Amino acid sequence: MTTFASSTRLVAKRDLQNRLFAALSAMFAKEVPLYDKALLVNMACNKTVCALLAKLHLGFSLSDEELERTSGERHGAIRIGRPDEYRWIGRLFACFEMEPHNFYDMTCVGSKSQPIIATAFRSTLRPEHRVFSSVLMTDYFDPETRARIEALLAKRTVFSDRAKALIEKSEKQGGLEAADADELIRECTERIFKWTGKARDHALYKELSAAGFKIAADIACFQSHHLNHLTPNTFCIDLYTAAMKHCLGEVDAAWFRARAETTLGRLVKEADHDSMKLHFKHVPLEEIAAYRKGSVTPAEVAALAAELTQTFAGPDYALSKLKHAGFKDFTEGPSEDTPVLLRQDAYKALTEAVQFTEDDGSVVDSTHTARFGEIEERFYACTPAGRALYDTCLAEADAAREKDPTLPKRDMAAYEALYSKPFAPFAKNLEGLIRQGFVLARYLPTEKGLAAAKSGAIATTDLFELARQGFVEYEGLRYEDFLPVSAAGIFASNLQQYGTKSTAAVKPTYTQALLEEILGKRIIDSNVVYAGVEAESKLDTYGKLGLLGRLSPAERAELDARVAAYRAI
Ligand code: OOG
Ligand code: NI
Repeated sequence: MTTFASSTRLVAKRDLQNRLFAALSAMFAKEVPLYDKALLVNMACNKTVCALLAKLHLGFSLSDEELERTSGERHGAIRIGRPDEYRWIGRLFACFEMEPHNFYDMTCVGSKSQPIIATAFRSTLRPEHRVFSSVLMTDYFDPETRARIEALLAKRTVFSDRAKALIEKSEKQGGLEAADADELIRECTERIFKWTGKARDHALYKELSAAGFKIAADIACFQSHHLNHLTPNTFCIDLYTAAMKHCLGEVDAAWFRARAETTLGRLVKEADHDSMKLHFKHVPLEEIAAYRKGSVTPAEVAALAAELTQTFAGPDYALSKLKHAGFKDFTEGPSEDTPVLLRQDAYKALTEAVQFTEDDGSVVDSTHTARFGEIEERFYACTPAGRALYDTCLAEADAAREKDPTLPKRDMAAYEALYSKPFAPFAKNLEGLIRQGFVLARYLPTEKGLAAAKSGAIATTDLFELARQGFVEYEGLRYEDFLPVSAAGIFASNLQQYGTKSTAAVKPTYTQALLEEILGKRIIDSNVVYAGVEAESKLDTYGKLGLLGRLSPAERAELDARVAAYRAI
């Protein structure tokens, strides 16, 4: 009885997670006015995209409230100094149903290497929010530097006793009551993730920066794990980046309007039902299946572009008046026509005032450049084969860009053509990508399928054929993780510094097992989850349609193995 009574008082961890990210977003908006304004730009772009999609898919509409919800998704990044702090971070995120997914070894990404290893905390299924969390490896450095960093880090207290007590309480009870939850969220926004503008040991800061260890300076000399960016998602990244460049004063209204016509025009061709399922996770699949085909004329596209250009002439969008360092010239990730993994872009890191307090109490006014404003659009999750192909295509596309780095600024259309060529081996729609074995999906039987199964009218196990007959439905799985090469690029461009070589006598090697030991938990391999979710949905679909017996033993064994690995997590 008591257990039941107390468990009903506990706030669902998912709800807590949404509240935490809303609070972090509000905190960040107060700290960084440009972030707040960029959210407005994104909202305006998303509304325009929705207006277009409503013409294209009759029956589609998103209320302002639903739009807020779909646009509320965030990912953040924090950099942590000490292993014990990292373990507390893991325990803190668990209070919000966020567990470590994947191991990112940033000490091994070629010239962009940094002295950190990382994981991302998120919910395992249908995650919305995630935090890329790295920890500084002090043994990457020579003994003297290491000792100085460790001594400075030893002096800070990021987690208050109260925060620790609340985390322990949540672990014991399996959750928190509303008042405790509010308090823990306050600990996050007022202390753990807060930017204070306060730092210590200016001499060490300068030396680390000059020696090429800016990231160590960014971590060791500050008092908290300040959130260094908080990234919303967007429905059309090319529209948003053009809008930001325009609002920041980098391109004029005529350029923006033409670019908006191009990007919206592409959506008319690309935003099929599968893409709707991918971008609007809160809309039930059967609702999307019921949309009727509409149409959008070039004149209507032009009108939407003109209207958005007009909107950006308003005073709310005069972002160039705020302190800023410009927008990145090109978007990271696959080419615009290849819907896999994720695409990201950003306004560049701001130079902000920082006050250093020395041991003798003296104060040094200085600056620090670290916090930037990223945006992202997520696409289909890849199989290992798809991912390997992506890595090859990306290397080729990067090399092509590096031959002519100013092309994106001079001629966007020529640059897009150049960049998309290496990605040609990828099909450009979901069915094609699944047939190639490059992306994953979730399947389910329809009512019609269940009825047909009863009357024995099903003649095939081919899921696409079953889908065409209306017996099966499917949606592509969305990629929910990070891309280490993009992450390394982000580190590099925002710290205005490429990677750093180890200065230890022997460069240490880092393993997932080491990070798991620091965390005191196992790290989930998201490939096992994607593959398991797909396999489970196939078995369930075949089972409900009475088709399990028709699978070959090898097919069946493969699906069973994938589910078993997933269940063992
Ligand atoms: C981590 C950057 C990783 C991303 O989107 O890939 C990241 C950092 O800057 O600390 O957020
Ligand atoms: Ni990021």
